[in-house]
Amino acid sequence: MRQRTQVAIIGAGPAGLLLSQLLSKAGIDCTLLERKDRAYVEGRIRAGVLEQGTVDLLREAGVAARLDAEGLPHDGFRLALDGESFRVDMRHLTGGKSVTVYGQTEVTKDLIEAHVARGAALVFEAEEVALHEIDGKAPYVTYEKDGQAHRLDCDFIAGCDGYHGIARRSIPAEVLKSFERVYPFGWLGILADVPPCDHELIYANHERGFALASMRSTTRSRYYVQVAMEEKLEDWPDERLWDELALRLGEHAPHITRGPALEKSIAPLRSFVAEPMRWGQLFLAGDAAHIVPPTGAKGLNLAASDVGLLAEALTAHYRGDDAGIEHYSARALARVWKAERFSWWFTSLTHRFPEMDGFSRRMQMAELAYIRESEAARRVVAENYVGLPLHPSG
Ligand code: RFL
Ligand code: PHB
Repeated sequence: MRQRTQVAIIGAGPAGLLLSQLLSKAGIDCTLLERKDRAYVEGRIRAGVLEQGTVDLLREAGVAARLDAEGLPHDGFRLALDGESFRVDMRHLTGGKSVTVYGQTEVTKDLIEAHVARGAALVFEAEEVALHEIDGKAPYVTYEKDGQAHRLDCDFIAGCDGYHGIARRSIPAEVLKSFERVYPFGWLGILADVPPCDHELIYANHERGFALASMRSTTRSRYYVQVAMEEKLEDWPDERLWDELALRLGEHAPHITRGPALEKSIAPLRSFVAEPMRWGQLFLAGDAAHIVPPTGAKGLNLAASDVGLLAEALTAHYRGDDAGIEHYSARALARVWKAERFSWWFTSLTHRFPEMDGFSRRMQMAELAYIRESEAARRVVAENYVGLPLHPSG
């Protein structure tokens, strides 16, 4: 089977789905190939915090009706040290900006539904996806579906297939540079149908390790605790996890409502960037090109900002202007590195490191005290948390 499209998109995570939606709005033909089935893609529990820029892009893509109705606007969040917290008033500190709490699962469902409604070319369970001739003028993608071999000819390929995908690995090793930090701990997350302990998120630095109180709605909570790499899910029955959260969240503990886990999982923490984000006719976007530790809530938002730039670039290309595709990698990386820096810094400030001595711990305590006392310091945190602009001025 041989077909043709303008843009072949690999991976139906938020990056691939949003790109396909934006391109089709601009009248550009694309085909989306996803390795897993629809239920698997819709079931993955991941991010929960959307920057204003991400919300704006979802609106532009025409998939924000449920987000606008059900998303929770958050004007601030709390930072805690050994159980005592203070507030970072994002809206006040950034001249009116805020974030929206709306699950990645919901973003994914809304995007898939929009694809199905417009009869888009979205192929689930596409196996053995391989990229060919990506540094020439006539690239193509091969894959198998239900045992049948397919070939998809295209102008461009968008590698939106996440950290473990094949797109990045299709770039020659001598071209690709990668930069990495692996953190010596993970996050154990629990999702439960209980009201959150506060109406805002709480990022807690505690002697026993980091904890985060988050939510998906006013009746569904999402909590995380920092755990050592070698910890196993079996070692964390629900009660132990709730007890640990109560210890680390200190003064907020009396407001925690316990309930059975709908989902529980351990995620490793990593910082990773691959350069460049373009090779020939292949463009990387989202986790395929970079990973951040989840502390700054930047992963999904970076996927969205890459895709915003890429959709702009490809749309301009089909109108005869190639500046956007020429500059895509440099523009995307400039924003990526700033989000990498914030996520790394916020992780370093709030987590307990195995090798940490008294001095390092007191540096964290002093920095948190400074942030609590200084509006200038809180503004720096808030400006990064709400998200840096897609096209910075200056
Ligand atoms: P995804 O979501 O990994 O999607 C990639 C898709 O590509 C498919 N794929 C392939 N398809 C075809 N052929 C192949 N060979 C393929 N290989 C892979 C995969 O099946 C998949 O469907 O990447 P994308 O689209 O770039 O999106 C990135 C985000 O998912 C990720 O950055 C965020 O979830 C990170 N993240 C958070 N980000 C935020 O912005 N705010 C948060 O609050 C936040 N919290 C989190 C997070 C990630 C977490 N985990 C589990 C890593 C919390 C956690 C716990
Ligand atoms: C989440 O709700 O899953 C979440 C929120 C904020 C983060 C990371 C994860 O920084």
